[in-house]
Amino acid sequence: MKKVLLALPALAVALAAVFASSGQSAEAAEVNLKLHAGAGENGYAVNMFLPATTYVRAGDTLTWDFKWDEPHSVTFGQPQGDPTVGDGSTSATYDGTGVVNSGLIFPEPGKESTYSVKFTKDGTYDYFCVIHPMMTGQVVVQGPGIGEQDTQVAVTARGDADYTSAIAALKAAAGSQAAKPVAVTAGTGGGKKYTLAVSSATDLVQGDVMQFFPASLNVGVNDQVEFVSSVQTPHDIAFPGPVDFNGPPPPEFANFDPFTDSVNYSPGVKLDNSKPVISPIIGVGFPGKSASFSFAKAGTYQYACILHVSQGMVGVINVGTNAPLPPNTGDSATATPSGTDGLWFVFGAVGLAIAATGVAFAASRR
Ligand SMILES: [Cu+2]
Repeated sequence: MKKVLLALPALAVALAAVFASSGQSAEAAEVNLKLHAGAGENGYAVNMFLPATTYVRAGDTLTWDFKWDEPHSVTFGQPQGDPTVGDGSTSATYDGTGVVNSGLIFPEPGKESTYSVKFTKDGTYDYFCVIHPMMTGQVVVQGPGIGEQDTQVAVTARGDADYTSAIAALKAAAGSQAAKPVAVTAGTGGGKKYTLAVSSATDLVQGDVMQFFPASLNVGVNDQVEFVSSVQTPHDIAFPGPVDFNGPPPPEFANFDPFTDSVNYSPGVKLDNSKPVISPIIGVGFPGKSASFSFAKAGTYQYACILHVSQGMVGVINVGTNAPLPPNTGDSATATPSGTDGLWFVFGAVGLAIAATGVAFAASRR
């Protein structure tokens, strides 16, 4: 008993030290932790908040960066009106009530796009991206002494780990698409019909495979190529023909909205590279799941998905004069035709319109 009593002063000193240090950390400078709203690499969009859950104290700030060429929002609460439009500011304060909405943010070349939210009240707050319904996150604002407060090192490590597993899942989905033989059946024009896959075989919670399978295909004159999508993410097939990639948009594109318009398209339309041809949006939940083309002339036909060209969603069809060129292996990774990067400049003007309309579609599909 005496021993215990003697020990108490030492314990008291130790406890005082603990309280002093925890008191100190509670009064420490408010932190501003950086995380990612989406990420990706050529051919793959990871549509996730990285990491999804973050632990902070009241007074702390989170800053999301938008680095990949797929627009996202950081949205708390349910926005009224057009959810793609924010209030134009790059920061906000959230106390758990009302709405904080960045609106859609597009990364701009050479500039870091970010959105910051300062949290003023304890609570657990869900947030989401307005055009990617499965892209959700949570911020846990907790008082001193309750749970762990995140550090930048911990946030970065969890975000990196989430990205690594997401990109692996997307690449596995792409790998299984690439491994499938191209379906070849009899075409209507006396030639063959090749069926190509657009993106992955099914929707993926981690994001989107922004590729055609195969991205490079050899066919013969009068053969047909049909593109089929089995995902909800909107895609289209655009053959620019003679359009000058770096010049001003031709008249066809002045008010072009890929969600409502097509250009020179009808199913099975004959291409000869003399004019641009753009299919309607295809995908699950859209009027059409496929788009088809035939080839009237030998040549090299580059194409892209207008919405995702900047993410590497491009392909090429080589049309031989007589018999098709040697058969394809279905290897998607080999084809990144040069020249299509510039397509973005042509369609850049409609980029915002595209995204805005995309939201309406995404919202209506929810
Ligand atoms: Cu696309």
